[in-house]
Amino acid sequence: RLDVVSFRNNNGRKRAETSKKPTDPETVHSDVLAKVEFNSGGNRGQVTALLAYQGLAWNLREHLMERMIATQNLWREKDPKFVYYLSAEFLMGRSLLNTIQNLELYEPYAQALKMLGYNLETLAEKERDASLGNGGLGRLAACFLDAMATMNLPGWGYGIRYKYGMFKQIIKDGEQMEVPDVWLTDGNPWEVRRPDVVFPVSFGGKLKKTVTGSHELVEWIPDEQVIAMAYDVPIPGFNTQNTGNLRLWESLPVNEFDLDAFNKGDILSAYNEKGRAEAITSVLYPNDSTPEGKALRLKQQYFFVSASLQDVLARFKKVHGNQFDLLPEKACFQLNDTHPTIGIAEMVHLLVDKEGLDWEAAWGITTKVFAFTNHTIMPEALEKWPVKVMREFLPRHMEIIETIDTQWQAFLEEKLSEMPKAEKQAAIDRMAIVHPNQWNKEEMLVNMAHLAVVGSHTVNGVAQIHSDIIKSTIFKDFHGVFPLKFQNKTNGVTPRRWLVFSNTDLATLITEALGTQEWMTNCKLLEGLKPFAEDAEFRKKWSAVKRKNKERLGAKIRELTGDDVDTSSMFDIQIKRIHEYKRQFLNVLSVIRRYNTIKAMTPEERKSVVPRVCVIAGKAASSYERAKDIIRLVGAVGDTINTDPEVRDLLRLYFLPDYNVSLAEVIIPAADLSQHISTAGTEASGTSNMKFQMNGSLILGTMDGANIEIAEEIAAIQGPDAKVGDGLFIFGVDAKDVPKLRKERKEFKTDPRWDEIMDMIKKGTFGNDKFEALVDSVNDMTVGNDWFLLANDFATYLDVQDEVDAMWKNQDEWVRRSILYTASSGKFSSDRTISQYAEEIWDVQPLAVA
Ligand code: B1H
Repeated sequence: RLDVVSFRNNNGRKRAETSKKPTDPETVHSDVLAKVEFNSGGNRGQVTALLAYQGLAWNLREHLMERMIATQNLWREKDPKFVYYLSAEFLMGRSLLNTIQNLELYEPYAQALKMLGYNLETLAEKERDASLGNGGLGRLAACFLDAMATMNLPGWGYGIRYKYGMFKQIIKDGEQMEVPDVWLTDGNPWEVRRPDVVFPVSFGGKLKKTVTGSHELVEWIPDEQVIAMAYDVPIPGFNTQNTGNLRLWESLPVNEFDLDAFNKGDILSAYNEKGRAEAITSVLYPNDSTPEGKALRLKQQYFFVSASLQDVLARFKKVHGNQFDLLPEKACFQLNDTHPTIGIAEMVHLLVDKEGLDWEAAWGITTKVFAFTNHTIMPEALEKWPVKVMREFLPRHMEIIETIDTQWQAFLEEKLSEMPKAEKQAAIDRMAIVHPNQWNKEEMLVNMAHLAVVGSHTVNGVAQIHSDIIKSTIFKDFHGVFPLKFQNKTNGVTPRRWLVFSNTDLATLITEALGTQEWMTNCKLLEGLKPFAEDAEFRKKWSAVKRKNKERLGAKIRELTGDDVDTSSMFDIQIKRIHEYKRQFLNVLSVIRRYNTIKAMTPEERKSVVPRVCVIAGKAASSYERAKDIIRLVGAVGDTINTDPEVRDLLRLYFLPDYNVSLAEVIIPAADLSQHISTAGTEASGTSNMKFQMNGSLILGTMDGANIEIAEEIAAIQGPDAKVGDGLFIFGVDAKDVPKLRKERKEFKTDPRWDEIMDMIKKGTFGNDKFEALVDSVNDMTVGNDWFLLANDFATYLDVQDEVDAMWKNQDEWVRRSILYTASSGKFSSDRTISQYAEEIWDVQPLAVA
């Protein structure tokens, strides 16, 4: 790594120095030793890797602090408009190397470590991933923070400091087991505890109303209170002094300990309050799809949103007193899905009940400061809280929501007054915020997405097709009422983590070719790679980098499975949460088909088979049985194939356990082919598809989510004659045909190869399991009805797999395409996404530390 890098010394420019802390290797070395001794109580004669990592991290943290303070001071002084990104999830991964990279300190730090006898990359592995997210939605939030800091945008993230993050996945006898992610045991040098930044957050109790004249005063008398304490996580921008902030809240008891109860001998109750308070921020809900009516989750949501809004208003008041009509010029809040939507009611509560504004003024301000992003149309994930639960824990907010709903329905009466009465009533019922549960009419629910749409000035989806779909499905009526409220903001990923850092060799080659590192902050410049696709010498270098990355993944596979793989094989990857709509099952079916084909071949015929190493990884929600079946099937099929001497040189299938950000950083740069094969219309965007594209992995996918826009960009770079889909491996039904095809499932005639594979699975060919429920879910009309249309897409999927093989045999063309993928990936930098949010939704401007 030491040889890399024009970019590490910043194009010959001097690194902007506001730092008072020296960064020469000798000083860093002695400072790290001092940290080992004085911070960790270690012995400087015996610096273990963990101690060295910690010493280094504590040293770096001082640089971060210095920059963060400079940034926040500037922002305080200039008082620009801020964006607050409210998210229940921030999937940050590791920080050490990302920090060193963004601060441009690689060389001196690598040297300092050498003096300690360590290599930076090895040490970096000592760090635990900050896995405070489920998947794409949480990782998107992390990429956004990187982009905001890099683009000098005044903004903070606000979220929850979970004591236990995303569970660790262990595979035992083929089965997923969930183990708590105890990530804070060694301490966390990347956060600063702020015992001075604390706010009370209340729950339960009752309301006291006093009427004076026409004015009704409502006082909420809660029966439970906890303290929210802030932890700040500095977010270093790349190639800038600016350092943003992610503020995470921890829940603490108001009273540590009930001495009274203890003295009476009631030892357990003495700890009651502490336990109840700390439970609120103890664990990330690992439910990708089913937010059941869990009261604790509602408490989590309210807890972090209330603390965040109180914090923002407290800062606002210090500068602007109670001129709350100025708030929309100074702050906006982006709701990352419905999880923080209770913030809309909380804002009204704070402005009316605490600040004494009248309802109209408060509601006017509220709707000017919130904006809402929807990330899925999966019905299970659209949060609806039982009114009963909401009233029990948040009685005042329930009342506020009811008032909002009443006024909203009155507004609709007016707005839709031209409609025939029955039709109008039906439309109003469909748009109600509080409505009956469709499965149990007795139960009333608060529809959080409806509240979010009504209370926000802007609603956006996360890829063009998704933004179009929400306007014609879940938000169709709302779109009719407020057509201008709806926007698209296609997702993006940070090229700093997903290319510069995780694929350093490729980044170096790109910089060499383009003659500048500017593409790292201006990704459109990657287009300059286009001519290099035609250059055989360059293609050779490009392949050499890929091969090296495949060696690295090969070593990882060996570490995780004990098997050696041939790195000249095609590496075929599918990594993402395990979900029926993402169709990992379809992938396995094609692997089985490939296995059958190879088995039926003569040794001579086998010589023409393209060898593949197929990798699947991802976590299943703990209660999602079908997803867990898929994991077991991958394992069982893998066991059969990987041990079959006739096949194992030509085909492998591995399920890699405990997929997380760090594993993704090893897998993505090594992919030749990646699969994004959701049923058209179901994957809102996808973001790993963008990471794979950037890293020059060819894409096999459906016309779904951001795949469509990726295909458009890849077509565009090939010139005016190329059609969308050229250069990718596209298959499958069209999103617009899905509803009709679902209705026609009963008449669908399955492919004989499909039937053959289903029989094999049902006969128990793979392991000692027959996977009945899984097989039924895609075959039995009375059970699953193949909702995600695997059978419909099966044949074209096999066809396109043949195209993949044919293309692989033409390596020149394969590598040419690979280069064009990277060259056309500029659109999918999160910098582009964030600048669109900043201009079209937030109205915030950059403000850089000089
Ligand atoms: C996405 C979620 C999600 N959409 C509920 N929705 C959750 C829903 O804990 N929960 O209850 C957690 C996460 N995650 C993903 O967002 C989409 O499936 C992807 O297509 C998209 O790329 C990503 C970022 O927008």
